[in-house]
Amino acid sequence: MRIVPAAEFDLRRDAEYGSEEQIAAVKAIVGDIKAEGDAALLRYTESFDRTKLDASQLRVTDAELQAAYGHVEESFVEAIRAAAANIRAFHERQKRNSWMELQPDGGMLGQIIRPLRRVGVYVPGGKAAYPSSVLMNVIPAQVAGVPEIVMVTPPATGGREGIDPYILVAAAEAGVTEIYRVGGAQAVAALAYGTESIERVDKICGPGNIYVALAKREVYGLVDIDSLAGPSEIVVLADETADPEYAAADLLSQAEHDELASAILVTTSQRLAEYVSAEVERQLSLLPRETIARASIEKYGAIIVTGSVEEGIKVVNRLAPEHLEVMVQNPADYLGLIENAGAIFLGPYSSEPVGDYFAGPNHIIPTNGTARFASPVDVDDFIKKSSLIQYSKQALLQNAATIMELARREGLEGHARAIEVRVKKEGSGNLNG
Ligand code: HSO
Ligand code: ZN
Repeated sequence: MRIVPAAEFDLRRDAEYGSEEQIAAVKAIVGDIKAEGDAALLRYTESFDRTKLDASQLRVTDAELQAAYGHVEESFVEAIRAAAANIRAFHERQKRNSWMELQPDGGMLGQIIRPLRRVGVYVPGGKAAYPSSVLMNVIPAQVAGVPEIVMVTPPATGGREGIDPYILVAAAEAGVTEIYRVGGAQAVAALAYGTESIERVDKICGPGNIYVALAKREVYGLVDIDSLAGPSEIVVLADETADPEYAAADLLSQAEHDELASAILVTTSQRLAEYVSAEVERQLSLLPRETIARASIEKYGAIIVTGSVEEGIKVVNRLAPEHLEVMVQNPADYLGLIENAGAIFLGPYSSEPVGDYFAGPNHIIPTNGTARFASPVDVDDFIKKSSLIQYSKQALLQNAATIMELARREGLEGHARAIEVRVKKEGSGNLNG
């Protein structure tokens, strides 16, 4: 791993926005689904996923879902249940209450919290279909109280015939209420517009390939979408007390996700820098996903040596990484200085995969420096708020002049008169009525 000066380093990678052809193809697919519904959905599923279905076969049946349990190990079911319980408990803490507050003048103000009614979760096909990500997308929606959580996934995932049973079991354990075997831009369009077989949703989330991402962007506004997640990132902030084997292993845990993933060590110790660099090389050569991890380390990996932990944190704040591990003496002492990091892991035993799978916080976390302003997926992503206003006669009459002043200043006489008509009728009467 190369050792680079702090000033020269930037975490940002080229985001994928799609080519002109890809954008045009997605627009055509979305348009066809909107116009033709199921017919277009089945046609695209046949041509892109090489699966000929009729409309009655789109939905995965309860019997199929139950059968999936027969194709996975009992230990996997137990692991998913343990993880789901932790994730659920963590997200329960995020729930907000509606509130109403009586005003001194007899009126009332408030805010009503409601879950979205129907949410679509996209689960990609192929190797990137992670059961853990099913939990991380579905459980916050479920804790928010979303009654209908719809999963879509290509008819074959994980290089198997049919949908990967591990994905199905994770979906069942997380609380998905409907599953459809459709994928790609056509699945996103079906969720956004609805077809004869799939009722439209209010929000679409979950990762996918470039076509899925472009389709989400295309339907945004008609439905809500989640933020587009970039490749994984980890920064390990370490002093001379850190264990170089741990630091190297944790860097590689994210590097193995993607050639575009980024793994960076920021350290106060030149000795540790050299040790971790050698250790990364040693562990790389033993890793099954060596090729991917090596590409990531070579292109986006770096070791930055700083004069102090505080100086290291300045680098961290500039990078605003998705994951930050703090492996220094008394790590909690530095929390006040860390401004930009999606998830912070303290001490030698809080290895990043603990968070990916098990601890409870969400593993869908802002990337590409967006931790400057964005947050991990949470219950708030699946609620909406309604404001509540109930003015009393007294409150209206007392404030009428002020409201009319503001309305007339904007040239909106109709607004002013809506107030004035009440003042005229009620003004002479009993103010407390
Ligand atoms: N570390 C990934 C999430 C994940 N890891 C899923 C394993 N499975 C998010 O950056
Ligand atoms: Zn991961």
